[in-house]
Amino acid sequence: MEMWTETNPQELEFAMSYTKLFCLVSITLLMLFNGCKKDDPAGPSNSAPNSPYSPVPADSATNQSVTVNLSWTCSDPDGDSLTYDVYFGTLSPPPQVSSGQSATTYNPGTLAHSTTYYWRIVAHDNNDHTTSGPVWSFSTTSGGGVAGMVLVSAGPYSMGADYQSPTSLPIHTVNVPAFYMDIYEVTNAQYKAFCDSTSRAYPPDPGFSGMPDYFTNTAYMNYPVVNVDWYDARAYAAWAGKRLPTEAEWERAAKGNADNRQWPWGDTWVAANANIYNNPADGYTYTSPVGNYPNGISPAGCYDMAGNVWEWCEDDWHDNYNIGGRPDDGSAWIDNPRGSGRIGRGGSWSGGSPYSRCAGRGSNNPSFRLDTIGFRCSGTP
Ligand SMILES: [Ca+2]
Ligand SMILES: [Ca+2]
Ligand SMILES: [Ca+2]
Repeated sequence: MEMWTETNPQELEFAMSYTKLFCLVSITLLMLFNGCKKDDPAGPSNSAPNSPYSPVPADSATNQSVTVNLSWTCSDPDGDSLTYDVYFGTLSPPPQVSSGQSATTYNPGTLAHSTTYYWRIVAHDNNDHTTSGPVWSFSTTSGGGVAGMVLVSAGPYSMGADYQSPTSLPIHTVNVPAFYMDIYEVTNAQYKAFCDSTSRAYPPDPGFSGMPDYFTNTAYMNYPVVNVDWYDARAYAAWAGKRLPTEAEWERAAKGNADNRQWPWGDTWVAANANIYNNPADGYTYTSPVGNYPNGISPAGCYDMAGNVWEWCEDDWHDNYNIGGRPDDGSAWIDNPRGSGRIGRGGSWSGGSPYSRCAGRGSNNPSFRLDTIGFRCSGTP
C-alpha cells in the first residue's frame, strides 16, 4: 500500500494552485461588486454625450457667406438633455463665445471677407458628463470681388454741382463703367505693410498733439495714413493690385447716382456724420479711425468720403469742367505732358463742411506730403 499513500508532488501543487486562484477570483469579484455599489448608489451608469457632428458650414468649407449661422448635431446615448458651449474665432484653438446654450445654432454676427474661422462645440449632459468636439474651420467669400472693396455699378450720373465753387461746373453726365472702390481710407497698418515689404520709407510723423508716433504706434494702426504724396499713393495701389480712383469714380462712389446730393448721406449737413475742423460732434481734433461714422456712409457703402483725410485721385487738376479734352466715360482726365496739380477729394479734419461735399475738388502738387492728405484705392473688375 505504499504506492497508494505515496503523494504525487505535482498533483498536490496543482490542487493548491487551483484553490488559490478560486479564492483570488472570488475576492476580486466581491471587491468589484462592492466598488460599483459604492460609486453609483443611484442605479444605472451614465454615458457621456456623443461627440458633436454634422457641422454647418462643413469642416474646411470655403466661400462661406459673411452672414452664415453655425449649426451642428449632437445626441446622448442615454437620451439625456444636452447643453452646449460654443468656441469661435479667427484663432485656433478659438476662444469661448457662448456657454450653456440649449440651441444647436449660433449666430456669430457679420464676419470679415476672405477670412478663416475656427469653431468647436462642447456638449454637456444633465449628469455632469462632457464631450468636446473637434476644432472645425471654414473660410468666407471674398465678397464676389476684392476684399475690403465695394463693387459700384455701371451707369450714368451727374458729375459736378452748382452749390459748390465754379470749379465744380458745369454739371455734366458721365457714364462710368463698373468699378471697385475701397470701403475705407488706406490705414497706417496697411501702408506700413507696404513699406515693410518694399523697403519704402515711412511717412514723416505729422506731429499730432497727444498722438505720438502716429504711423507706427499700434494705437493708431486703424487710422488713415497721412503725409503720403501722390507717388506714394500710386505705388501703394500698384503693390496692392489696385489703382488710384479717377475723379469721376470717386464722386460716383461718394454720392451715388439717384440724386445729386451734397454729402454722402444727403443734402443736409449732419455734424455727427463726418470728421471735419472745429466740430465737437465728431469727437476728434485730428484724424479719426477709418469707418468711425456709419451714419455718414455713402450710397455705394464707402466710409469717410466726407472729411477725415483728403484723398488723392489719378487725374490732373483742371480749373473747371469746361476745358477741352474732358472725358465723360469715367476715365481719368490726364494731360500730356502731365500738369503740376493732382486732384484731391472729400475735405479733411482740417477743413469746414463745404469742403467735405461730394462734388468739392482740391488740388495739390503731386510731391507734396501733408498731414491732411491720404487716399483710398479703386480697381477694375
Ligand atoms: Ca448621458
Ligand atoms: Ca474733427
Ligand atoms: Ca476722406
